[in-house]
Amino acid sequence: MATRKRTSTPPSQEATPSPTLAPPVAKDLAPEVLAALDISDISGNPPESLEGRDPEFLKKLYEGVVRARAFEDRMHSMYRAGDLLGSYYSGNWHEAISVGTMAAMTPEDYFAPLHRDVGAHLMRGMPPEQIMGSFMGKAIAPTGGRDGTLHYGRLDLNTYNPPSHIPANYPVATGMAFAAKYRGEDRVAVAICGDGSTSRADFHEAVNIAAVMQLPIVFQVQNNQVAMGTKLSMQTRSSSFAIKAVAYGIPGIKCDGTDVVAVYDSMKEAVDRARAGGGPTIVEAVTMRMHGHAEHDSADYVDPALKEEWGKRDPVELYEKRLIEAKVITEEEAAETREDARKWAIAARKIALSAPMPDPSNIEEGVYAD
Ligand SMILES: Cc1ncc(C[n+]2csc(CCOP(=O)(O)OP(=O)(O)O)c2C)c(N)n1
Ligand SMILES: [Mg+2]
Repeated sequence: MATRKRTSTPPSQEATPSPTLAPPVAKDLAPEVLAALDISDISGNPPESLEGRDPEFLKKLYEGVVRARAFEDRMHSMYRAGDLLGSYYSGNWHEAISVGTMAAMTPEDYFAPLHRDVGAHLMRGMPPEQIMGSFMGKAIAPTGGRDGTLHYGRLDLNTYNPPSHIPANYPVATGMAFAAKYRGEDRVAVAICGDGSTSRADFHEAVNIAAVMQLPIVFQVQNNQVAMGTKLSMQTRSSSFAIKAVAYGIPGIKCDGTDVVAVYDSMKEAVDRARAGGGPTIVEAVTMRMHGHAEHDSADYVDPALKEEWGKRDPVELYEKRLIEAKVITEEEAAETREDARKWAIAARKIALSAPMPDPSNIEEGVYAD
């Protein structure tokens, strides 16, 4: 099996070895386990090469991460300006994951996201003002303003509303994958969860039955090294989340979640396998949560050294630099793309601010079945 996947060793995992029971590292594992995992090299490899790739596709990924970042930046300032009803759960430093993931899917594939996947929603065609409107409880939100926060999805875009209890979207997406297989439809389901969510029973139940039934699904774990205030070393003693795939008898891939091309390659491999009848894959994408759990949280419990190290790995800047070096875009084009995205996000805010609140007379609509 190929060993091309780039991955990163989160510093927090190195920081807490126990003298008696250190967590296993990849080099200690049996060769057949490593081969099954496709992660024999876990020392920061160079980014996935851009050579031989379609420049238009690379530009599409660039526009995706730039827009996602412009949206996140706008939401952070809207939170501070008091535009939102409550807090905002930032997808900052997750842009490469959400864009690389959606780029590997077709519009017919089922998407079961969680709270840091704005880039994927935008790429799939959800208008930015609809997402902003969700955090304002406006009538233009996908829920019609019944939510007021992050539980927005659109079944017409094959995107399921993120549930509050996480990762309850994992078993739901497994059901979607079962339906696709049962009906003979050419559809793959992609379910997202975080490092902390893997500790819940739903994770195990969903992955286990999907593996047993060889369903067309990809389970992505966004390892941002913290779950609310719980750091990675208090969440698991495993050296990775991708490695858990071995116990379910399915492939696992670990990739650098700050490299949009690496995420795309990993997700594409997994989505293609699922589509071809090869069953589920666990894809772990490693990044860092650079903001609080939500904007009201200062996250002063996060080790500053960790933040400093990951602060050097801005997924948008890194990709932009590589595209310029590879002459896929010029510096001027990059600046223009960023400025267009800034204006696009500002225009969306204006629409969201002026949108009406829900009409109280239809409050029971969509609540009860007729
Ligand atoms: C079953 C359940 N328990 C607790 C919560 C509260 N909660 C919301 S997000 C979160 C942390 C999730 O961490 P992780 O899965 O790593 O995702 P991240 O926020 O880091 O992206 C928690 C504990 C919840 N939503 N559902
Ligand atoms: Mg997390």
